[in-house]
Amino acid sequence: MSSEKFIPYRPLQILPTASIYKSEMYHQWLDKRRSIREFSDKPVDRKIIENIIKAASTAPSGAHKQPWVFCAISDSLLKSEIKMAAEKEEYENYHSRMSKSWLEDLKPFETNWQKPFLEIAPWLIVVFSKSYDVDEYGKKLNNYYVKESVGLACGILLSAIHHAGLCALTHTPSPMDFLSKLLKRPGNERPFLLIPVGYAADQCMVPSLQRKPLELVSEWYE
Ligand code: IYR
Repeated sequence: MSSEKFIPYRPLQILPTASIYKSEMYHQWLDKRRSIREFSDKPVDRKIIENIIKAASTAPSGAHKQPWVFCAISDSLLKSEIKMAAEKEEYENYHSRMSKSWLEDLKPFETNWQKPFLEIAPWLIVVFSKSYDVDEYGKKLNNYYVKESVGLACGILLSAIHHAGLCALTHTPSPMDFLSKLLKRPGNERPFLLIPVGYAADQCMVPSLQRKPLELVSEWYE
Protein backbone atom coordinates (compact mmCIF):
# COMPACT_ATOMS: atom_id res chain seq x y z
CA MET A 1 0.00 0.00 0.00
CA SER A 2 1.24 3.51 -0.82
CA SER A 3 2.33 5.52 2.22
CA GLU A 4 2.49 8.84 0.34
CA LYS A 5 0.96 11.73 2.29
CA PHE A 6 -0.01 13.67 -0.81
CA ILE A 7 -1.25 12.40 -4.14
CA PRO A 8 -1.82 14.31 -7.41
CA TYR A 9 -5.27 15.82 -7.81
CA ARG A 10 -6.68 15.42 -11.30
CA PRO A 11 -9.83 17.56 -11.52
CA LEU A 12 -12.40 17.12 -14.29
CA GLN A 13 -11.47 19.33 -17.26
CA ILE A 14 -14.37 21.60 -18.25
CA LEU A 15 -14.08 24.46 -20.76
CA PRO A 16 -15.14 27.91 -19.45
CA THR A 17 -18.07 28.08 -21.90
CA ALA A 18 -19.24 24.68 -20.73
CA SER A 19 -18.87 25.90 -17.12
CA ILE A 20 -21.25 28.79 -17.80
CA TYR A 21 -23.82 26.43 -19.27
CA LYS A 22 -23.38 23.84 -16.53
CA SER A 23 -23.64 26.42 -13.74
CA GLU A 24 -26.86 27.79 -15.27
CA MET A 25 -28.33 24.32 -15.59
CA TYR A 26 -27.30 23.43 -12.06
CA HIS A 27 -29.00 26.51 -10.66
CA GLN A 28 -32.19 25.86 -12.66
CA TRP A 29 -32.22 22.28 -11.47
CA LEU A 30 -31.56 23.14 -7.81
CA ASP A 31 -34.21 25.85 -7.95
CA LYS A 32 -36.78 23.10 -8.55
CA ARG A 33 -36.07 21.64 -5.10
CA ARG A 34 -38.80 22.33 -2.56
CA SER A 35 -39.30 21.25 1.02
CA ILE A 36 -42.49 19.22 1.11
CA ARG A 37 -44.80 18.13 3.90
CA GLU A 38 -47.08 15.82 1.93
CA PHE A 39 -45.31 12.56 1.18
CA SER A 40 -46.41 9.45 -0.70
CA ASP A 41 -45.99 6.17 1.17
CA LYS A 42 -44.46 4.63 -1.99
CA PRO A 43 -41.39 2.63 -0.89
CA VAL A 44 -37.88 3.82 -1.71
CA ASP A 45 -35.13 1.24 -2.26
CA ARG A 46 -32.57 1.16 0.55
CA LYS A 47 -29.77 1.35 -2.08
CA ILE A 48 -30.89 4.89 -3.01
CA ILE A 49 -30.70 5.99 0.62
CA GLU A 50 -27.24 4.41 0.92
CA ASN A 51 -26.04 6.33 -2.15
CA ILE A 52 -27.52 9.59 -0.85
CA ILE A 53 -25.73 9.15 2.47
CA LYS A 54 -22.46 8.31 0.68
CA ALA A 55 -22.85 11.53 -1.34
CA ALA A 56 -23.48 13.58 1.82
CA SER A 57 -20.47 12.03 3.49
CA THR A 58 -18.18 13.50 0.79
CA ALA A 59 -18.65 16.92 2.45
CA PRO A 60 -15.57 18.77 3.64
CA SER A 61 -15.13 18.81 7.42
CA GLY A 62 -12.85 20.40 10.00
CA ALA A 63 -9.53 18.47 9.93
CA HIS A 64 -11.37 15.84 7.86
CA LYS A 65 -12.94 14.41 11.01
CA GLN A 66 -16.28 13.72 9.27
CA PRO A 67 -18.17 14.36 12.52
CA TRP A 68 -21.54 13.03 11.38
CA VAL A 69 -23.76 9.94 11.57
CA PHE A 70 -26.80 9.46 9.35
CA CYS A 71 -29.43 7.19 10.93
CA ALA A 72 -31.72 5.78 8.23
CA ILE A 73 -35.06 4.56 9.55
CA SER A 74 -37.74 2.66 7.64
CA ASP A 75 -39.04 0.60 10.59
CA SER A 76 -42.73 1.52 11.02
CA LEU A 77 -42.80 1.13 14.78
CA LEU A 78 -39.76 3.36 15.25
CA LYS A 79 -41.22 5.93 12.86
CA SER A 80 -44.44 5.98 14.93
CA GLU A 81 -42.48 6.43 18.14
CA ILE A 82 -40.54 9.30 16.57
CA LYS A 83 -43.79 10.89 15.35
CA MET A 84 -45.37 10.68 18.80
CA ALA A 85 -42.34 12.15 20.55
CA ALA A 86 -41.90 14.92 17.94
CA GLU A 87 -45.58 15.87 18.16
CA LYS A 88 -45.37 16.05 21.94
CA GLU A 89 -42.54 18.63 21.70
CA GLU A 90 -44.16 20.50 18.82
CA TYR A 91 -47.47 20.71 20.70
CA GLU A 92 -45.61 22.58 23.44
CA ASN A 93 -43.80 24.72 20.87
CA TYR A 94 -46.94 25.80 19.08
CA HIS A 95 -48.98 26.30 22.27
CA SER A 96 -46.43 28.01 24.52
CA ARG A 97 -42.76 27.98 23.53
CA MET A 98 -42.79 29.84 20.17
CA SER A 99 -42.98 33.63 20.17
CA LYS A 100 -45.88 35.53 18.60
CA SER A 101 -43.64 36.80 15.79
CA TRP A 102 -42.37 33.28 15.11
CA LEU A 103 -45.91 31.92 14.85
CA GLU A 104 -46.73 34.85 12.57
CA ASP A 105 -43.70 34.07 10.34
CA LEU A 106 -44.83 30.43 10.07
CA LYS A 107 -48.38 31.29 8.97
CA PRO A 108 -47.65 31.15 5.20
CA PHE A 109 -46.46 27.55 5.68
CA GLU A 110 -49.66 26.48 7.47
CA THR A 111 -47.63 24.21 9.74
CA ASN A 112 -48.89 22.99 13.10
CA TRP A 113 -47.86 20.57 15.83
CA GLN A 114 -49.09 17.54 13.90
CA LYS A 115 -46.44 15.70 11.86
CA PRO A 116 -48.13 12.86 9.89
CA PHE A 117 -45.24 12.81 7.39
CA LEU A 118 -43.04 11.20 10.05
CA GLU A 119 -45.05 8.00 9.59
CA ILE A 120 -45.97 8.33 5.92
CA ALA A 121 -42.53 9.02 4.39
CA PRO A 122 -40.82 5.67 3.71
CA TRP A 123 -37.53 6.84 5.25
CA LEU A 124 -36.48 9.19 8.02
CA ILE A 125 -32.85 10.24 8.03
CA VAL A 126 -31.80 11.58 11.42
CA VAL A 127 -28.48 13.37 11.18
CA PHE A 128 -26.36 13.41 14.32
CA SER A 129 -23.30 15.59 14.87
CA LYS A 130 -20.41 14.26 16.92
CA SER A 131 -18.96 16.87 19.25
CA TYR A 132 -16.01 14.49 19.76
CA ASP A 133 -15.04 10.95 18.79
CA VAL A 134 -13.97 8.13 21.09
CA ASP A 135 -11.07 5.84 20.16
CA GLU A 136 -10.86 2.11 20.88
CA TYR A 137 -9.36 2.81 24.36
CA GLY A 138 -12.17 5.21 25.29
CA LYS A 139 -10.00 8.30 24.78
CA LYS A 140 -11.80 11.44 23.56
CA LEU A 141 -10.67 12.75 20.17
CA ASN A 142 -11.45 16.37 19.23
CA ASN A 143 -13.61 17.38 16.30
CA TYR A 144 -13.54 20.88 14.84
CA TYR A 145 -16.12 23.18 13.24
CA VAL A 146 -18.69 20.48 13.88
CA LYS A 147 -21.83 22.52 13.07
CA GLU A 148 -20.32 23.94 9.90
CA SER A 149 -19.20 20.48 8.78
CA VAL A 150 -22.52 18.76 9.48
CA GLY A 151 -24.42 21.67 7.89
CA LEU A 152 -22.36 21.23 4.73
CA ALA A 153 -23.04 17.47 4.71
CA CYS A 154 -26.78 18.13 5.09
CA GLY A 155 -26.72 20.55 2.15
CA ILE A 156 -25.13 17.89 -0.03
CA LEU A 157 -27.61 15.34 1.35
CA LEU A 158 -30.54 17.51 0.23
CA SER A 159 -28.98 17.98 -3.20
CA ALA A 160 -28.42 14.21 -3.53
CA ILE A 161 -32.04 13.54 -2.53
CA HIS A 162 -33.23 15.99 -5.20
CA HIS A 163 -30.85 14.45 -7.74
CA ALA A 164 -32.35 11.01 -7.09
CA GLY A 165 -35.82 12.38 -7.86
CA LEU A 166 -36.91 12.23 -4.24
CA CYS A 167 -38.17 14.92 -1.87
CA ALA A 168 -37.39 15.85 1.71
CA LEU A 169 -38.24 18.13 4.57
CA THR A 170 -35.61 19.62 6.85
CA HIS A 171 -37.55 19.14 10.04
CA THR A 172 -36.43 20.54 13.38
CA PRO A 173 -38.68 19.36 16.20
CA SER A 174 -37.28 21.06 19.25
CA PRO A 175 -35.82 19.99 21.61
CA MET A 176 -34.59 16.89 19.75
CA ASP A 177 -33.13 14.86 22.66
CA PHE A 178 -35.89 12.28 22.22
CA LEU A 179 -34.12 11.16 19.03
CA SER A 180 -30.95 10.26 20.96
CA LYS A 181 -33.03 8.11 23.30
CA LEU A 182 -35.22 6.41 20.70
CA LEU A 183 -32.24 5.64 18.45
CA LYS A 184 -30.00 4.72 21.42
CA ARG A 185 -27.18 7.06 20.30
CA PRO A 186 -24.00 7.40 22.38
CA GLY A 187 -23.26 10.49 24.50
CA ASN A 188 -20.93 12.17 21.98
CA GLU A 189 -23.72 12.52 19.39
CA ARG A 190 -26.29 15.33 19.20
CA PRO A 191 -29.34 15.28 16.91
CA PHE A 192 -28.88 17.89 14.16
CA LEU A 193 -31.76 17.46 11.68
CA LEU A 194 -34.65 15.07 11.13
CA ILE A 195 -35.19 14.61 7.39
CA PRO A 196 -38.16 12.61 6.05
CA VAL A 197 -37.34 11.33 2.55
CA GLY A 198 -39.63 9.90 -0.10
CA TYR A 199 -41.75 10.77 -3.11
CA ALA A 200 -44.12 13.71 -3.09
CA ALA A 201 -47.80 12.77 -2.70
CA ASP A 202 -49.81 13.05 -5.93
CA GLN A 203 -51.71 16.09 -4.70
CA CYS A 204 -48.73 17.64 -2.90
CA MET A 205 -48.99 21.42 -2.52
CA VAL A 206 -46.17 23.77 -1.52
CA PRO A 207 -46.34 27.40 -0.43
CA SER A 208 -45.83 29.92 -3.23
CA LEU A 209 -42.43 31.30 -2.22
CA GLN A 210 -39.91 33.52 -3.96
CA ARG A 211 -36.18 33.10 -3.50
CA LYS A 212 -34.20 36.27 -2.86
CA PRO A 213 -32.60 37.56 -6.08
CA LEU A 214 -28.84 37.66 -6.52
CA GLU A 215 -28.70 41.38 -5.62
CA LEU A 216 -30.10 40.66 -2.17
CA VAL A 217 -27.89 37.68 -1.35
CA SER A 218 -24.55 38.87 -2.70
CA GLU A 219 -22.08 41.75 -2.46
CA TRP A 220 -19.32 42.07 -5.02
CA TYR A 221 -15.78 43.41 -4.49
CA GLU A 222 -14.22 43.21 -7.98
N1 IYR B 1 -40.19 23.07 14.18
C1 IYR B 1 -41.55 23.53 13.97
C2 IYR B 1 -41.65 24.95 13.56
C3 IYR B 1 -41.03 25.34 12.27
C4 IYR B 1 -39.86 26.04 12.28
C5 IYR B 1 -39.29 26.47 11.12
I1 IYR B 1 -37.57 27.54 11.21
C6 IYR B 1 -39.90 26.19 9.88
O1 IYR B 1 -39.33 26.64 8.71
C7 IYR B 1 -41.09 25.49 9.87
C8 IYR B 1 -41.64 25.06 11.08
C9 IYR B 1 -42.25 22.62 12.96
O2 IYR B 1 -41.57 21.87 12.26
O3 IYR B 1 -43.47 22.69 12.85
